[in-house]
Amino acid sequence: MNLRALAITLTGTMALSANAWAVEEQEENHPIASAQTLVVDSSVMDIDAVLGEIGSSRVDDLDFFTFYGNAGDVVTLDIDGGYGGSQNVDTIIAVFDADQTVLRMNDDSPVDDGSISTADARVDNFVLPTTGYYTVGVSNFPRYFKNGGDIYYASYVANGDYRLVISGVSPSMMQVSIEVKPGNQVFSPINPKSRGKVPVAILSSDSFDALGVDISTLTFGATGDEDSLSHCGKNGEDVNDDGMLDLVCHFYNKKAEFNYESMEATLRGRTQMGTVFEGRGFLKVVPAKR
Ligand SMILES: [Ca+2]
Ligand SMILES: [Ca+2]
Ligand SMILES: [Ca+2]
Ligand SMILES: [Ca+2]
Repeated sequence: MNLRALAITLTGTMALSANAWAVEEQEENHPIASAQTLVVDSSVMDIDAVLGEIGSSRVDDLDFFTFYGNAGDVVTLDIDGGYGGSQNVDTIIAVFDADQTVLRMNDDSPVDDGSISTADARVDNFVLPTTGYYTVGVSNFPRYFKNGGDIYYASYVANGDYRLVISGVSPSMMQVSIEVKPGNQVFSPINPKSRGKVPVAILSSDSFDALGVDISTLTFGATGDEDSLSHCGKNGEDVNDDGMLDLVCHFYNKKAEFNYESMEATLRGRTQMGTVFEGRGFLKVVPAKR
């Protein structure tokens, strides 16, 4: 069993716990546009959640979770303990693409290791057709999902707690563009031994807003994991003249741990929405003498 877990972050509330074993649901994760973002940093995501409230049979609730996956990933979406937890709930599960179209849906499935009843839903071997965002919806019988995240049959039987186990999503990072020493500094090589700071521009694009970066998560250097941040500019600036504001951050040169063979720098971080990203840039290191 490899149930290493994931961190979930909601806008503005960083709750980094990359080594936690399970992630707690964060309400409100409905309707579908308000889905909770899951950070994929392990091949198994393990989420503890509740439909409605324990101790109450009729509290209207739907749960949505979004993750970023790669084309070809073979993903299993497994409800455990819907029956058998604090309060039995007969779950339904669906997975939507980025256009909120239902791609797969299941109500009841054969009993597996984490389930004591066929009422626990399960989608097996869902092959991601494209790289991008997918949303998992969890509902209670008989509220089957429609496209758009709405449901058929508003009345339902019961609420209860469950565990959602999503496996098979390959941990991956959104790739973004960075520029080390941006601007007209073509001949301004980095000297690994010098003190001082290295400016790095994180470039915005149609699909990435650099100003939405959670600055506290930024790491930069020879491997990308170096804790080297000094500070970022308060306001964005358009360093590459494409009309979009970019974020310029400054990193301590020595903490970045470059050496004379370093030719590439890596920056990693998360957005305030929880998306993990990475950027690589050419490094103009002073070449070693031969
Ligand atoms: Ca819920
Ligand atoms: Ca909910
Ligand atoms: Ca199960
Ligand atoms: Ca069911």
